[in-house]
Amino acid sequence: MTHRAGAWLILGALFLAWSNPHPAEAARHVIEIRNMAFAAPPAGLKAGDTILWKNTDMFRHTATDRKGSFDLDLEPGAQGETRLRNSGPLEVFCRYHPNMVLHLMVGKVR
Ligand SMILES: [Cu+2]
Repeated sequence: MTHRAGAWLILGALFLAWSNPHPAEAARHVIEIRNMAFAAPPAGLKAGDTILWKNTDMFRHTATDRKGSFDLDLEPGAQGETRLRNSGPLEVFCRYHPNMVLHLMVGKVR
């Protein structure tokens, strides 16, 4: 390949990168766990978004998807992130305190 052809390839790649509309950014939501409960579910959850789970309680909790797509074990003060892979209803509970339950509704991809 000549230098000239290489330069055109680079220009072409730059043009494609510039002209392609950016795919919608995935949003990041925060759900706090404290006082032995999950905070209210955020509005506007979409598949592809992430949730940052913050355990600000004095007890250890998990954020566990009933269908098994994630299972975060959070010491007091710990936080962890999960991604919402699919749209539809999601039931999250704590393995240590099964009465702690959070129902999320995840919309289709942006
Ligand atoms: Cu718990």
